[in-house]
Amino acid sequence: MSLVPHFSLPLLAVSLAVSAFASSAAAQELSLPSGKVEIESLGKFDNPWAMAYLPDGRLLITEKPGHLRIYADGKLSEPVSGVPEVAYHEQGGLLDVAVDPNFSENGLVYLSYAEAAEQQPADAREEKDPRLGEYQDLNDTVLKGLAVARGKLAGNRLEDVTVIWRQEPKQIGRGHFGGRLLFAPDGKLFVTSGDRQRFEPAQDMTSNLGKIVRINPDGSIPDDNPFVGQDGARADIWTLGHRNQLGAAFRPGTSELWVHEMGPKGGDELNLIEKGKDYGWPQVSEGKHYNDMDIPNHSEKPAFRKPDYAWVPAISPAGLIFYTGDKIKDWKGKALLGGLSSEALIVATIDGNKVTGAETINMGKRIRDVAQAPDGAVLLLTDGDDAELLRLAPSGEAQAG
Ligand SMILES: [Ca+2]
Repeated sequence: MSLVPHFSLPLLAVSLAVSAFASSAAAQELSLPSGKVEIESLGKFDNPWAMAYLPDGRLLITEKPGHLRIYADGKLSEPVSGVPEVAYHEQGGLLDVAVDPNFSENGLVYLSYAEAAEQQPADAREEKDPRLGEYQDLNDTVLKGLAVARGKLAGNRLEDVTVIWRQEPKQIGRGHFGGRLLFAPDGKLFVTSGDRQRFEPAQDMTSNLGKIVRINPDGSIPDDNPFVGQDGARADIWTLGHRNQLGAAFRPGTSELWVHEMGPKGGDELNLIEKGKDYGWPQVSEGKHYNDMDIPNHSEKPAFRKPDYAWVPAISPAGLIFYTGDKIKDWKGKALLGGLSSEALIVATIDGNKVTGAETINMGKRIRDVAQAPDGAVLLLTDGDDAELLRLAPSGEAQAG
């Protein structure tokens, strides 16, 4: 009998030691040339995806299972009611949140999410596609696609919610919804629409999958979109040939829209987005298919616009901002990208309109989204069901401290 505590105590000690090591493995502080940056955890989240500031400094945060929450004064709200029903599965669920540029007048908030089709087909199993390798869920039978809705935020309620845009056609499958929402300085709304792991629709002008889309805030189509009036082309398309784009930002002081995109096995891209251009997927890529089948590089087919920067191996970029704050001087004017598989923050330098370098800072955690706080701190959302909101500021300037 005395063997039992003898036997179990060392096991307990081992597991404590492992968990202590695991938490200390994540960076608590970064050493940058301009000084030390402290990493402070502000709260825990269940599969968060995105964050956006309201003009009054409250922070909206989405959680993929379908929750929109408001973080203010160190406290997190209950889920906001009135959020549309989402199809939460693998990469799908409640995704981005964007705030209307005229929020102070109209109170409008925009959400992107995976939406199940109203009519589900009787037999919806998908064909095996060897190009997807292990990244295919042959048991998934739900027909779904990205949708964008907007509603008026009143207290902790979203009211008068209407869908303003949808991916067409809806598809079965686990991933590549895209989903980033971004208002342009002129008030137009950009939506990144992933290829839903179906490849060919990215080159099909009758589908808005694998595209960057530009709409008015009410969902109508701007007259000056590049394919307006062109037979056989959807008028909502701004650019084509994209795979899965989870980060978009306008470069301050310019009209340049920058979007990054996940490549397949390698070949993540950072692209300056030019109206009407074809970015090549799935005809060209700097990566390979998951079954190691080759894909021609962009340089082999110059008709496609080549990326301004590409990562091999992949970093899995998610979230993008241009940092304009004064708190972290090394990053001022640079692009900050979250990294999922790379568990990193990527700091890219753009000089003129050329990407001249990209530094990978190991964070020890999958980074899902990046934001800049009104006070110039950098906020990061980590990924997963035990995720954190992290605040990065010069040491000694922690919010709680
Ligand atoms: Ca490309």
